[in-house]
Amino acid sequence: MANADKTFYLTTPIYYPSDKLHIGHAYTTVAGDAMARYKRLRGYRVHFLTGTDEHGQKIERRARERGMEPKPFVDGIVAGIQELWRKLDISYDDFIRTTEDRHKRVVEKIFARLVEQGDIYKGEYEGWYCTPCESFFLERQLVNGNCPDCGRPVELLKEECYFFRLGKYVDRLLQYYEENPDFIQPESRRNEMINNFIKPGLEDLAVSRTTFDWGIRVPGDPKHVIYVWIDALTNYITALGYGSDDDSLFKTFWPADVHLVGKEIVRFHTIYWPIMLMALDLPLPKKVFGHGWFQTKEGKMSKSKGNVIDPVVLIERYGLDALRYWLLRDTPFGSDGVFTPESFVERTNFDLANDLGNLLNRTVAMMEKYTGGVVPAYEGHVTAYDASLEAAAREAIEAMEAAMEKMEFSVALAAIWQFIGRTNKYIDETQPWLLAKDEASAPQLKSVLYHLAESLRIISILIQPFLTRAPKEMWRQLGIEQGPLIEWDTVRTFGTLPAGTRVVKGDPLFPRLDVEAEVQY
Ligand code: ME8
Repeated sequence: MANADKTFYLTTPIYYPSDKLHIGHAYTTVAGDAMARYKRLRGYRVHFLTGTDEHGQKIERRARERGMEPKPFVDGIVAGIQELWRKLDISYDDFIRTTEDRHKRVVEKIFARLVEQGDIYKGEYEGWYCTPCESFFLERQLVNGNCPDCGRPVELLKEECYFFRLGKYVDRLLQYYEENPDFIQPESRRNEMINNFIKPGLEDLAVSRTTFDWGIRVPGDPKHVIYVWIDALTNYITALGYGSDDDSLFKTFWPADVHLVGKEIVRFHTIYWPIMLMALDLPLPKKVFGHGWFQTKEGKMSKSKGNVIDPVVLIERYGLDALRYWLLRDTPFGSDGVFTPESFVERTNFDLANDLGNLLNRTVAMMEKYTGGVVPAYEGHVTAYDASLEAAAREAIEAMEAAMEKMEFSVALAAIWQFIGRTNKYIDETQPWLLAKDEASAPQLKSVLYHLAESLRIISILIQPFLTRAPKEMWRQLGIEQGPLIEWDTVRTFGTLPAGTRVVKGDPLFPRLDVEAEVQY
């Protein structure tokens, strides 16, 4: 049961609604969902936030290209994103849009306060401007004197601008890193932040723009629009009602337990964001986890290469659980991954259809054949195999719990699948079909079938953060739709499944795929 003392606040990045989202965005959100589900199962009161980052020049330009005003343009895309999260069974508690009043009002307030405190001041931005890219660069960023992005010539421009004095907070930031060695995960990203960004010196950050309109205006100086990252990062507290009439969620959940982000935006979350929070006198998030990137065999996904992987296509063809499983199992969280149809199909066939699906299928079929479809009574360890299977269950639970605390999703799944493998091996070791031939072996046979059903019950509980459909089907076939039998803490008590439970034969949990046909598809 949720206990008010145990809270867990986690966030995904808020995505740009400039286009349809792809498998990379789905990855972060599914990972966040797995963590949120896990913490809920462990009795935490969870707040899982996602949303959309709707302002800025890029979005404005996209809308204009389609002959639309920015707001109706983003409304359409945001509806599609919410539909995608429904298809992926994302259990978010809140979805924030930066165009909402609850967000805008507070961003204005924060900006005004930072100006008043002297953390933000008005000055002049001088930089090399690339007109086609509409971006400023520092001299040292230029490549042969040209734009580092497109290679075209740049010109020296001056623009009135507000600046954030980041430098003032650097010592405190480094001290926070030191006192909280887990703040930036994985650790390699922490060194990258210190060596590549902080040590060379933090220049004051330009936090307003005057070259476009689509954004939150600087209070009292409306020709300036607040820099989209200042606007965006603030979502993590505006969504909790910080600075509003009702800040009860903020009081309950801040500071965040983890901001989940892709590696390319770790810098914003571990330098700019903590400094903003320090300036506001607020506690800093406990952890920022920067995961790796997915590519395809052709490299980075891009429209021009035509290699953007659409998660909806995968769900429709292979089912949601297969996608969620592949995303979190195939690549260690934190490393880069490559999507290949082969690895997707192999994982689905070997791990899901063979290892898990067949285990359920065989168990239910043997119970129908040997015990009239009814779970026998638990009699403890009848054989040494039983004791070893129970020990394997305990090990899997411990390994999974430890991995989840570190957000090592692939390690957690490997631990569960090791137990699934062990349970399959137990069938080979005990050979129930031979036990069934000999009246004198009836106690052993019953014990084997009990151990199989109970192991499946435990597995069905452990997989819940990752797979959202299979557990329900497993409970149906195992005849355990009742609440208490699927509570987390019962996994530690082998023998919880009551005698007399009636199993029900069903369809295979996962269809087997034909590798060759699928790879061509
Ligand atoms: O950066 N592989 O939004 P965004 C893995 N609005 N993850 C990927 C990925 C890939 N190929 N491509 C994208 C923004 N992602 C800002 C964030 S937060 C205050 C503002 C994921 O729509 C990854 O999590 O560009 C990355 O950080 C995020 O999508 C970027 O989404």
